[in-house]
Amino acid sequence: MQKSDDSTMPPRADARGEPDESLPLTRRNLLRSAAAATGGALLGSALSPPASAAGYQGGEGSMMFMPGHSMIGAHTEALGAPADHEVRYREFDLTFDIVEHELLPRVRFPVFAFNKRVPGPVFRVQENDWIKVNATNKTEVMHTIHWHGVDLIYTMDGVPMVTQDPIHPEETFVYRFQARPAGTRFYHCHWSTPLHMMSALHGAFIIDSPDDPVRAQFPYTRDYVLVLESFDTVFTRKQMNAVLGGMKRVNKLMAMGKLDPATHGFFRDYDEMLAAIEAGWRPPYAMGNSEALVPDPNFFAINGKCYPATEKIGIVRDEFIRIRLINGGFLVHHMHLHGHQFWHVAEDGNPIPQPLRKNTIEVGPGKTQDIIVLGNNPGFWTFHDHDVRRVMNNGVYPGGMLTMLVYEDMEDPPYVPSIAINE
Ligand SMILES: [Cu+2]
Repeated sequence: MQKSDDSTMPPRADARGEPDESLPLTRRNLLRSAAAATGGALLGSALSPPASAAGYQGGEGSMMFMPGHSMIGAHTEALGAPADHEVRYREFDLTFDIVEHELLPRVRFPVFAFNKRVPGPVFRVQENDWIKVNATNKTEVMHTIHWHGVDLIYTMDGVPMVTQDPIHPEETFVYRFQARPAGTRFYHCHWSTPLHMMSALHGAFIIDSPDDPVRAQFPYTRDYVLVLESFDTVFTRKQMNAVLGGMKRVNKLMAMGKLDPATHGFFRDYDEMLAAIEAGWRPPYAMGNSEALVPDPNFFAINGKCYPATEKIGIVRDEFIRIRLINGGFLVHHMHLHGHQFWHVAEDGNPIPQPLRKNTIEVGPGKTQDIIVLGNNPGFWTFHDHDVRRVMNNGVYPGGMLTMLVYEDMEDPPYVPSIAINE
């Protein structure tokens, strides 16, 4: 599990740039940055022509030349966020890569991944830290990063063509924002979301606070992050190939000067899209005009691994542990812990004033749920999605979204678990 003994654990080694703790944020810096964040004419500064657009010879009135918005040459600097000298940023590097990921022995498939890992690295920051993320695209397709549940300036929200231009191959987009509010949050790619988020551009973004009411009520000593994932390995392999092939076609059209809004499905607004359809453009979702597949996951994972490859959750007698569940997929999971009534202490990252006792918790798409477990029943206890279809590997039970709570201080257990594949 991705865990730490203390919630102030710094970002993982691959997230660069440990902050200089001797230079804390000052109130003056915060005020200055707040002024910068709210004082600028955001839209005005956004409306400069895309730098690389001039190189392309589109038709008269081509939407590819619409000022300020481009799929052929992105803005890579944060618009409207404080500059480097205005606040003290904690700086991190993220890359978009393509890797072969192993879910289980003998199950590998190609995925997009942050920093070549599935899921992406865990961020651990303090509330109100200023965060700077250099997001570098090392793939042939476009991406963005959305910071899910973080209340940031809208130009950092990572929705392509809504808040920013997509990050192009070989480009680095610099995200700058303040980490708030505290809680279990996450990040994921927002370009071509079904494929990119599912395979597997998502990760945990944990914002700690010294005033955390959960810690005050339950003095937990270990903190586990479990990213729940569903993968359709067939869909992903086919779609990745289709997407990469599609990019080659687009590059060729660009080189030939034949790229226009219709070939790209790229319009300034809905009326222009309707006009293109009137003029004969056939949208790709129209019946008989699509090679797209609807994903139907066949593997279900916790932190990139399916049972029995999942990591176990350790606990000792009388210990409180915190488990942060993050749904990085698009299914609803019902996580059930055997032998314990845990406390449901936060939903969507926000503390629940009067925690509820449960043994099964629903984690829908886009949701995060925090639970506290007290080590009061020594043994080996299964923790899994209670939807039986999600505790299978390619239809074979047991597998998938299943792990185990293990008491580490049992000296002579009367029964020790083994592994049975294909019960
Ligand atoms: Cu992406």
